[in-house]
Amino acid sequence: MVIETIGLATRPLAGQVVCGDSGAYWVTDERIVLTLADGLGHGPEAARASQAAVDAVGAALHLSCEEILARCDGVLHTTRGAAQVVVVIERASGRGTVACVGNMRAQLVQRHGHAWFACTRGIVGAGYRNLDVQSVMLVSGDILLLYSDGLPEQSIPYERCSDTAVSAEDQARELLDTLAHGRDDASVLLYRHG
Ligand SMILES: [Mn+2]
Repeated sequence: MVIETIGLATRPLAGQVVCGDSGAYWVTDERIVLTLADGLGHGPEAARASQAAVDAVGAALHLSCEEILARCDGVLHTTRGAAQVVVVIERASGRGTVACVGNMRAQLVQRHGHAWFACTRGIVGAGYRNLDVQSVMLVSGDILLLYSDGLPEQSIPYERCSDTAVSAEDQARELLDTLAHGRDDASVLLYRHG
């Protein structure tokens, strides 16, 4: 069920062996946590930063969105840093909180509209101020789409990512393959709220 509703796809910049973008998701009894991180630059050092960001989230799943990002900021100070988005969804209520630092795209895609989540200026690992933590009440069918700047910023039509005959994993891969501009590492994380 989880595999069907959450999908992650990443692709390194051409010529690179490792991808500087990393993402992951976790499902606990109470919550679903999503994160996507874009390590500054490319290559192994970028991958090390973004993977450290993902690992830090995994070790802090019980905390608030804001606290999770603060943990990441602390851990990443020994790396070159990253842009990162963290989403925490309370499964019982459908309440989601979203916090994004740096250049990362987070979009709510609904049957009848779109909303962008704001990104706070800064670098995870080098600090940020006035973190903008945003809330959303998710209803069945809503989609959260997180992607790095390896894809151009654009509103993705609901029909493009809501076909439940296609797994979220395949859908994330399709979006990445068709939209990544090829001049940077690229990543897409797609979540369908059931
Ligand atoms: Mn990038």
